[in-house]
Amino acid sequence: MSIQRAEHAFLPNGWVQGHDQAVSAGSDAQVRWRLAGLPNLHSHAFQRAMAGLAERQNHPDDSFWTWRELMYRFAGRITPDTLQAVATQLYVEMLEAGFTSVCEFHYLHHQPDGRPYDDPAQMSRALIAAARDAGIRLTLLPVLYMSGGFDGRALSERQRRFGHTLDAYLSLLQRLRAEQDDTLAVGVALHSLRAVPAAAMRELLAAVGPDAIPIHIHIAEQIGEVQDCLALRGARPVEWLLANADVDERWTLVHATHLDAGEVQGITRSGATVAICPTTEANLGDGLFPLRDYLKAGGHWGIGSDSHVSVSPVEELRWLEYGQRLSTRHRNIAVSAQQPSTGELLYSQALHGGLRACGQGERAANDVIVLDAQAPALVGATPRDLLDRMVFAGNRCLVHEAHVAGKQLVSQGRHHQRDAVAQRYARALGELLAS
Ligand code: NGQ
Ligand code: ZN
Repeated sequence: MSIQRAEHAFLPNGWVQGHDQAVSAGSDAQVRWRLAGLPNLHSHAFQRAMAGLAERQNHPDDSFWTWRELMYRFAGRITPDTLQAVATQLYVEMLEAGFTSVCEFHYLHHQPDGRPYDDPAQMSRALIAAARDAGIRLTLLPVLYMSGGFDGRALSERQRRFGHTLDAYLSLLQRLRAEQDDTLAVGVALHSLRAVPAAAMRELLAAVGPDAIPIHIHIAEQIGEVQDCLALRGARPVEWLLANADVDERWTLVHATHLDAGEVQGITRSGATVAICPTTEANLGDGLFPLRDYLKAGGHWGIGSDSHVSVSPVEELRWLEYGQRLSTRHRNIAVSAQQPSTGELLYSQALHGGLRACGQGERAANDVIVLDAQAPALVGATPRDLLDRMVFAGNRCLVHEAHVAGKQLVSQGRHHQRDAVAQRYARALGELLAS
């Protein structure tokens, strides 16, 4: 005997009712939930290997800046092989969690003493290979990093692995851009206003010209950098950027955490996307992004898992909303007159902002995940409540399948290479922890 199975799909244009399919009775769920996969707008893959290892006090006044010292020490030990093993593990975890593409903000370019590898793109290639092995769609963002602070000071010893002259950076970019394909896009990134002097920023942007290429930057994560920017450049970071660069829809401002009302309006008018990384921003004690004002202004945004203390779009979206609930003492903040479902508004806007920022156009919009329709959390679900249930009810991952560029990578919640990749990761982590 066969029954009809209804498919409901949540795609960039909202819910669509798919064709009913005949399936044998009793063998399967009676609905199929297919969702466009979410882009992960911000990743430092190597930091996955130190997740959970910076949660012990190491300074009486621990902060973002003391965490950064630990992170630098860890970064100093990463080799091309360990980077590839860690990134492959991370990308497998992303696919199993429902991220189908990732923007990799990559600044770990050189050998620990700052000398380029024989192939200056070797670390970039390790990331590209990791994404290919996992099957995730990659937007690789080689990062320009030139100075150690707003005052233009030289890079510290631990930052030498990150640094480029502008010419060396542009030649790396050109090489990598030549390797783009159906699932690999290459954009540009400025580490931060701290790390790129104003003149170099202008030269880089002139070299990029009007090309449709993603441009990402860390912008205003810590109050300390807002104060330094005010003191040395006479304006707040976002304010300064908007006044000194033609910020448009190609741009993604990562951690636009500290914004005043004018900056909220300015970003919205520019068409840029903001990348919010709620679990990392909480972990590092950054502050709360002004989501309510930003949504009211109509700004574009997406999410990133950044330092990977969590690898889950559900957790990023949930904490984005919960931060607002805790600070405003209200409920259901991310809603609008047309969209009263918090889960659906969050998912839909993170999807649209994500697709804008990853620069892979229509291709990425066809990557999908399929949920476990038989999970207890989805009993009796309807399109009206599906995304609210997924974002707010429970911790069990509901992702059953992930498909990128027409290829199925995850079945029954497991990536096809899960075990082999985990074994390589365990060996790499063993080496890193011993070194
Ligand atoms: C990074 N991470 O580049 O890995 C940064 C810390 C910095 C975050 N901002 C380093 N979450 O901003 O200088
Ligand atoms: Zn970052």
